[in-house]
Amino acid sequence: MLACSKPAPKVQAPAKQAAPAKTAVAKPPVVAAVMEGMVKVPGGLFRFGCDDELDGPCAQAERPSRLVQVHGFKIDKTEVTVEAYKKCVDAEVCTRAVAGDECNWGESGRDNYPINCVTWYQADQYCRWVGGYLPSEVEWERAARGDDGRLYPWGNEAPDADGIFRANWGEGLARQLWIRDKWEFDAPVGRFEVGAGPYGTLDQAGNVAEWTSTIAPDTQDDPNPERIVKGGSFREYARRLRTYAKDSHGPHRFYSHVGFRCAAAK
Ligand SMILES: [Ca+2]
Repeated sequence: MLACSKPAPKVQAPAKQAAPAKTAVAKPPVVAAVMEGMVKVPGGLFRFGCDDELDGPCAQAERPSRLVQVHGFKIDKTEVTVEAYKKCVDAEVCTRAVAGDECNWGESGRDNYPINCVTWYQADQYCRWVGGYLPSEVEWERAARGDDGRLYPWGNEAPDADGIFRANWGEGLARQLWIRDKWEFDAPVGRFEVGAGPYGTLDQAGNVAEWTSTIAPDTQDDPNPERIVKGGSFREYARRLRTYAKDSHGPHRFYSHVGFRCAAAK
């Protein structure tokens, strides 16, 4: 696991083996409403991973860079919100997210914030309920990177180039550096339209980092292999916002700086 660039999240302990999500669908899912919030990502060849000459220096886990063929699919325009996740909980399919500290669940005025403090299992259950799935690392990166191998969803400019803030991220340990983008911690989804990706996604870089379905290769023989997390977050340096950057966490763990978005077949 790569180290975070800011102090460890307050909420970091395993969720006491968060209760397994129920498998029975008690009520019809809100498929139509969710699909309306998705954007189309075309299939094709794209450059995945980090090339030391073009993108570097690269971390070992980010190598090698190679061309990958992907099918067309759809992906949520924004991170899944508290309001959307609550519908799955109300349907008695999803389990409640953890509350307290920097977690958004149960906090008034945060309906449009990303749902955070959810385990990989909870994220996976939600995406299945809406008729989709958690995107793979490759799909996630395709949606953020498009055809031109860009460093960030919006292009190759630094997140604060020309004084324009394109994402919600941190930079160093001083509070005044966290809030340069106007948000000290996470923000309501979709507040950085200038940071949109090539297919219209928002906040793929920053705000909360995002679970994917992909198992971290160096943990694949573990009983509970870690899953790749993409995009960086409000508490991480700009380097971690790059399209090819990645982290990984155990599937039973939850964090205030990690949420998710869903994908669906084309
Ligand atoms: Ca994000």
